[in-house]
Amino acid sequence: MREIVVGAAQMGPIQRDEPREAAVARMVGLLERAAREGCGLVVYPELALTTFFPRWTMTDDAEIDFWMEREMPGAATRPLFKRARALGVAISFGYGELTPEGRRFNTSILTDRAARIVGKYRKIHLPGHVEHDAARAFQHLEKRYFEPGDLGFPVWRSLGGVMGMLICNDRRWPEAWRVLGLQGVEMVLLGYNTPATNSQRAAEGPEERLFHHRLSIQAGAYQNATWAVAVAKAGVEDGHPLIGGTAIVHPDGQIVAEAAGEGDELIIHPCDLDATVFGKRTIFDFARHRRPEHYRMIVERTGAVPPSGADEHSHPAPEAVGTK
Ligand code: CDT
Repeated sequence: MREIVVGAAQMGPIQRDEPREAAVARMVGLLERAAREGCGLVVYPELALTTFFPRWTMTDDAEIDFWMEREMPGAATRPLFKRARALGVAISFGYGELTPEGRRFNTSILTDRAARIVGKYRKIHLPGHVEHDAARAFQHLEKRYFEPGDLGFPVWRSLGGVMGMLICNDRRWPEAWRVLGLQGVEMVLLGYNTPATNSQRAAEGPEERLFHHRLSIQAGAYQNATWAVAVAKAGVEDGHPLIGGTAIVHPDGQIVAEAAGEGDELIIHPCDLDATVFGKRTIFDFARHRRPEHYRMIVERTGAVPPSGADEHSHPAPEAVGTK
């Protein structure tokens, strides 16, 4: 048995005018509770230090850079690292990263139990759009404020296992999970800020959003025989609702712990990394069962290209309807 007691530290909303120090104080509070409950690892959300600022349109570089961290730990986050080191608890959380070259990434880090950063991941699947889009009910400007991550999908030997990270939208892409799976990942740490409605389809509300969230993390965990720890920033932030649904998923795909509300909330589960072994040696023994010679299209093609021509049942493509 290789057990890590994991705390998934959901955070309630952070308003636009709330300082990082206030968020960090809440993170320390969750950390203290987790340590008392015996956790060896605490996982926090994506962009855990601030409001989900990509909902706001900004044009001024200084204004955008306000939301970024130039160093990690920095002045605001040092108390969290200090307390984590004192308690001997590893942590993982997300933040906006500004590099010395002026590049911006949506980043997550993982520390060891001495609060040393052992892993860094930069979000690859950035959702949303680059320019302000007045047709949307609200903005999602991650593509404007961040570059796609340039570190690939690494894993790290840490806490006695093989650890990986994804960030929010990444969880919807099976390729991301599989690249981690192909490196033997045993636990995927994943923070998210997911709007409770679709900015382009009013009928899609929180229940459907939670369904797609669970569908993605349960499938990702099961199909790669890995634990998944998915942690929300939730609740109504700057007037905009975000889903909760923080969950810990067993390598067989079952949710073993799930948050009940949309505020600061700690859920805990003792995760035995050896629970990954059965799946990795049987139905998902990649070395025996995968057929990569038939998967070339996955890396050679980005967008879908249906076959050309038509059959007797063909209708005009939906985009074309009404434009004739
Ligand atoms: N933060 C983030 O990646 N959120 C996205 C919203 C998708 S809708 C533009 C998500 O996948 O949850």
